[in-house]
Amino acid sequence: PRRDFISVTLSPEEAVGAGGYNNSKAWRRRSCWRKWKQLSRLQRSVILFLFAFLAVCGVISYTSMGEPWKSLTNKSLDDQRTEPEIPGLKLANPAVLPAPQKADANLGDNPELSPQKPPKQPHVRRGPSNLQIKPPRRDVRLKTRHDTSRVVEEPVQADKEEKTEKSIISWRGAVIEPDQSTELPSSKIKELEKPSSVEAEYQKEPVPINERQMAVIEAFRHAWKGYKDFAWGHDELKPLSKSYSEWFGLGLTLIDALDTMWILGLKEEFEEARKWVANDLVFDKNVDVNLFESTIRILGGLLSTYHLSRDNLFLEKAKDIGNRLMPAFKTPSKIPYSDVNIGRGTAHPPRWTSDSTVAEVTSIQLEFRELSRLTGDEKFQKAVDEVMKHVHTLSGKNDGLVPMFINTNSGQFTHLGVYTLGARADSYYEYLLKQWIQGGKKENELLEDYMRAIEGVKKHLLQRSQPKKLTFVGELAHGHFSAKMDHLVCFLPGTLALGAHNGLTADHMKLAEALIETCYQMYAQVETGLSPEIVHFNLHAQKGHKDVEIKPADRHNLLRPETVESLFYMYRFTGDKKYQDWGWEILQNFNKYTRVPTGGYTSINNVQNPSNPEPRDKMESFFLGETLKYMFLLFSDDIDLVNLDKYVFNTEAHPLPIWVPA
Ligand code: DMJ
Repeated sequence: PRRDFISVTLSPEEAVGAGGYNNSKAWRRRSCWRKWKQLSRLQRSVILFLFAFLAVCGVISYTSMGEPWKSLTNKSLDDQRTEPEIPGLKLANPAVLPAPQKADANLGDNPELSPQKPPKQPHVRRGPSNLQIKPPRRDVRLKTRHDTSRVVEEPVQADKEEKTEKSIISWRGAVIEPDQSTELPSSKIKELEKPSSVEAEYQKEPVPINERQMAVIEAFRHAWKGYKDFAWGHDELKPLSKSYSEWFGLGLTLIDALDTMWILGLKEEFEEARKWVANDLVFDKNVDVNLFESTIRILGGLLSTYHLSRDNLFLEKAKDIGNRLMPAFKTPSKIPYSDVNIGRGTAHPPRWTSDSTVAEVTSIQLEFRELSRLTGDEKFQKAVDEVMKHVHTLSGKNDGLVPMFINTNSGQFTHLGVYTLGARADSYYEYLLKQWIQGGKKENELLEDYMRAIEGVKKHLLQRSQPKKLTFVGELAHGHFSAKMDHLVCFLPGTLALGAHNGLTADHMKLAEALIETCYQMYAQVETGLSPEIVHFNLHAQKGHKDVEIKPADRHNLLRPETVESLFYMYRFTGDKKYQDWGWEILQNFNKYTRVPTGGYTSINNVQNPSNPEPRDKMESFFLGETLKYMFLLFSDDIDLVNLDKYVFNTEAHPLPIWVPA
């Protein structure tokens, strides 16, 4: 059979690439021109006339409709700005507010000073107002307690920074480059926001960092150096052996410390840690984590860092871990299991029991509720609210005091008859109050349970020691009172003070004042000036005996935060400087007995032996997440540095926003 061929010759210009398809600009231009030339003169004139007509219409409509169009655009941007919310709830403080005025922001108004400058668009910063302190300052003189002179800024430096600040996030005296790929579209939109009346609130002069706060920053840097040098990306530093320990294998210390770095203004450290979160933090791991610990430290840490930085990376990570923790709630009673395998999506109780700890299942609510509010996904809040509702109705309480265990099958309390405000029950009481505050003080069952429990504490657990008559919270076991108090109980004065600040009875404040004195004495009466893990109080005066007795098994100190935490609340609400002084003593003793010269701080085994406190070779993540953060806040006189009417701290010291009724 004959085959016909057609031969086609392509010029190199026309045959481009293997596909032979030429769409080059030059080719397209030529072809259009050829088509234009083929038109008749009349056709060309009609087309030209149409173009001219359309251009004139365009100019007219632009000038007359420009303004309404602009405001329409702004409105739709405003709409997009709204965070996802649980119906009926909104933030007390919009998390992103307009920026404080810059050093030269007023110059535009003064023709003498700045004749050529057009009026400035207000620069808007990300992050809550009370954590945004003016433009970055590089040369700020330290204002000490004795130095009342004004802080001086170097104008040239400020001006330089003004120029380079276009695409940066500015916060507490520091500046970071956002990773654009992880920015929420909405946070970019927020830069267009106009100043609101709230602006005035934080345009006041920032309160300069004082000497004691500088000492906290120094302590943090020292701790961080150890972590960075020997434990980077691991859970905990072992500062003496210059190594690390792993609990969940999720960089626990680093995550716990993120918002502390933000609050302390440690820009470089924060940036470096952020990079690790972005590149190395992976939750898709075949690892068992404790639901409570990973919620308060990891989920809580990521959520608060998201709120402070408005960096979407942290919200994404929070969503990821939040979802991976959800299998814990798949139990017959809906009371969650203690452990979850975050890679496999399976959960289980500890090997020896089907019980969970009461404090653990009732101290994950602030975080999951906030995750629902941010994501618009109700499942997180539903799961934890169900636990609270269930516990509210349970029998086995003693005047509002709860046992320490709850069964995941039956949903009932177990090991009845033992009541403590220490380990395994502590944060149940803390979260009753804090959830009530978080939710805008509307959830009455939470308040009822809290008030009843404090009455229960007064009735069953309060006693006074000898000889100093210190008020303390003991324990009750099957009707027998024990004068034992965990250091963990020292969260209580702070919580009571917070309740009183939120309108609860003034008696609570009185009790808080008495209890914080006791917690301080748990440090002051000990040879190193550091509290042991557990003390026993003397109920009867004996010659030569102090109020506080320590058993050999209890004389360790894990760098815990509770007393410093309560000192912070007490100082915020009373302004009494003695609380700052007590905190200062504690910081100095941490420096004296727990600081490791090569970097980091260590827990110690013996608070009674100043010549050999027996270092344990471990720095707990809460030392950076909580203890040093509360120290820094305690020494600050700026009530807007994490304002307690806008934020509620979770039990790991991660501040989350308070919601208000819509
Ligand atoms: C922290 O993980 C939390 O504060 C928790 O509520 C109790 N224990 C430690 C600190 O002591």
